[in-house]
Amino acid sequence: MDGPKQLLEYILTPSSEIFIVGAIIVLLLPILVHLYISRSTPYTHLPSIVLLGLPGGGKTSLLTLLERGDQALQTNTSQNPQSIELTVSDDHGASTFREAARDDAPGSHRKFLLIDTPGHPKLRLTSAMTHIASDDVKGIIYVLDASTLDEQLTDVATYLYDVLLTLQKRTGAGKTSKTPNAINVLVAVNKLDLFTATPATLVKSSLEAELGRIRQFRRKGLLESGVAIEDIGSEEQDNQLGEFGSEKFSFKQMLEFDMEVDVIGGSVLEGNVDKWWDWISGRI
Ligand SMILES: Nc1nc2c(ncn2[C@@H]2O[C@H](COP(=O)(O)OP(=O)(O)OP(=O)(O)O)[C@@H](O)[C@H]2O)c(=O)[nH]1
Ligand SMILES: [Mg+2]
Repeated sequence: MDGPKQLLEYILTPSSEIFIVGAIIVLLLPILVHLYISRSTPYTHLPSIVLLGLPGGGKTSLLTLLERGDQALQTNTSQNPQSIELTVSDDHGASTFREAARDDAPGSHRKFLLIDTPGHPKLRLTSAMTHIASDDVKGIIYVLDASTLDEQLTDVATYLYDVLLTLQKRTGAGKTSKTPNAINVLVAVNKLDLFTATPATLVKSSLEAELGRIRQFRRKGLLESGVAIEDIGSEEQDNQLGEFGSEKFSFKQMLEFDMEVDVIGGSVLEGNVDKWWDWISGRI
């Protein structure tokens, strides 16, 4: 009967032992909680690469190919984002992603997350674009179908415009304080196995022209709404992709915002994705 009471009295009486025990608990507990959380969610600080692009471009097929090392089975249009953990190694002798991605490949290994997103316009605003904001993102792969580019050029370029503008604003916003890490963009020109496919160099120039048109269009809309050109404030300027007031748009203008844009062709179907894999290795 006396035991608990004595214990309570002992604890409540100021003494150096009690103080030390208390201090240890106060100092150690946050560390233990941190260790516990970072162990149970191993993904929190892995660098990540995000796949974006219109439906049917081949994002899920690419993810499946990189995950399994062989061709994707039938894929359906994605409803939800999904991510997988992959490893890149520094072994330059490895000529294909299959060798480089093996766990026992020589050289140093770095893990990263590959995040697949749905391309459907209704789903991408809520799920895809939010991924861009994360500090763990090291690169964006914008996957497009080169065989239907002619019909889809405006849609493909509009989504790309929004992605690039979001990244541009992110760098712009950080100028005053800590500059965020650079996020580079790979435009992955997929399905080059099809004979109707537009070659990567042509895709690049078509996209630049179309992005320029979209920029012009948005600016014109602003002017026609009655705003004089000298009244265009810095806020509207910030909504212009690339160099403000420049005649033509080119991907090089994004360097100003610490963003490199590469356009590289490949084919998931033929397993021809090594150049994209090399691009990823360079970002992780
Ligand atoms: N010919 C050819 N077909 C491909 C290639 N890559 C993917 N496909 C096909 O394109 C279709 C769409 O591929 P998905 O990977 O589901 O496309 P997605 O980008 O994930 O589309 P959403 O999830 O709707 O955004 C599938 O039927 C694939 O088999 C390729 O390199 N060549
Ligand atoms: Mg998909």
